Amino acid sequence: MENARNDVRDGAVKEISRTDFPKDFVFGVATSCYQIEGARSEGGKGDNIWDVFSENKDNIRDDSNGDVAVDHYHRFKEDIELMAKLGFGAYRFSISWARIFPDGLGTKVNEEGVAFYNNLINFMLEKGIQPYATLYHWDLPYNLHSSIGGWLSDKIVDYFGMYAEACFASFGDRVKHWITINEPLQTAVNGYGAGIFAPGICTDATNEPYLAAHHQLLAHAAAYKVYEEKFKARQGGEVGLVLDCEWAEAFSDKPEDEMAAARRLDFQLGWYLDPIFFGDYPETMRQRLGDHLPKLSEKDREHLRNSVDFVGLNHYTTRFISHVETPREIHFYQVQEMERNETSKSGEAIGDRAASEWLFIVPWGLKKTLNYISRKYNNPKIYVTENGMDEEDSELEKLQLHERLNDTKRVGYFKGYLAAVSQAIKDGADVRGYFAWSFLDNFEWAQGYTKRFGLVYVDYKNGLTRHPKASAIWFSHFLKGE
Ligand code: GBH
Repeated sequence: MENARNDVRDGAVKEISRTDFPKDFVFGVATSCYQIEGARSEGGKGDNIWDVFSENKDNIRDDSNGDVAVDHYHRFKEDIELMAKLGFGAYRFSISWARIFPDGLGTKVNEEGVAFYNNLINFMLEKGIQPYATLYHWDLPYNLHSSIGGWLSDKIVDYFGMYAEACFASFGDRVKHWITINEPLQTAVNGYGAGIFAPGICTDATNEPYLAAHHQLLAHAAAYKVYEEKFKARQGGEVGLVLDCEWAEAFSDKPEDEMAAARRLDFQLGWYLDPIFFGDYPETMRQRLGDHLPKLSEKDREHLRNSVDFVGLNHYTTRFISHVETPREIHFYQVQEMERNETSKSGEAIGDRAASEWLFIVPWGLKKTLNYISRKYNNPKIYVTENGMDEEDSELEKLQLHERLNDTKRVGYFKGYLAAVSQAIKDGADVRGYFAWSFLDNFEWAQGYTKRFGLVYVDYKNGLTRHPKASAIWFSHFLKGE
């Protein structure tokens, strides 16, 4: 605890410079297709689960959807040009499964979809930006949901393998960094447990989240295997998995709080990384979930073993974790027997708030998360694949445009979190790159357009015009070593 409190104090904004990082360290920005592309029914694209989920207005806070989003599908050149001008060397984007296989079945590739990503990738490379492609950022082809039950069916594993193979075959001559799945936890817990994300299932939260996670892990392994067997030798790229993890700081030095914090990390990272690095789900999960947690067969274990060339970490925030006795329910949060606290034992706030109620600004939590991954899993290669903070659209609305662009709090966030990354590298973590979330303001899932995470402001009321915020300008100076 003493330690944590010191960290809280020195977690304040630090000066940080490009030279605090290795020369070949990658700096990029990140987005996902459903959040920015729009063009819902153009280019032969099929519907995905978010297209359908957002038709029900109760699901999205401002009744919006991604039908047009920020129209990146038509404006990708302008967007990539701006990215290059700001000096970013890498771009993490995601490929829309339903643009490649409109019904998800993997029978016939939709050439128009392939052409869109070819154009995008070629243009990026022309501008000196390295593509980091995510295959799945939550937008399952709707037909795979309605016909087989999506991630609840083991059939999904083969369909994902076919889709991954089509992407490696079409783009792998140019894309050297692949992410199979973004944040399987969110799909499992919010898509198939709480029902607040597509496909909005909340009928059996005692079993289905764990099944959805299980199939995502196996799908990841299937894609990894296809790459290894058919593409790696020739294309020479790397394949990883992206996990989201809030740091869990023990609320006190009582053993039960420390164990609760450790358990919380097992339920976020261990759920996915233990099967990959150690061959099975964490013991803490098995103890609490029993047979609700699927079993990994010998074959599953073999496929999963070491099936990542790097670990992608999406990290935004930190909480104090204390032990609480809860009724022995199997629901994701109750079963962990823990409580998340926003203040320390001595009543100190964990950090300043961003707009989203879950997002507190706690730079030292990123350093701890990186060191934890490094130490627990034998120092894997890590990329920070998302990190950033949001502002409330309705608050910005009250200001003039030039004032909306003056996002000094976000500049402070990036300075603090980048300093934390550089400290983790000095501590020995093998961190190779950092991607800010997000390049553009965009469709923030169930929050619609009410939250803005962008480095670049998108004027939703005036033709979706793009305006770099102070944070984008700050980044461009940082990257140039100014
Ligand atoms: C990332 O998830 C996503 O990868 C990205 O697409 C998204 O835009 C970004 O976060 C910002 O949210 O409080 O019940 O409403 C990070 C994990 C998942 C954390 C959803 C916040 C909100 C759930 N996030 N969660 S709730």
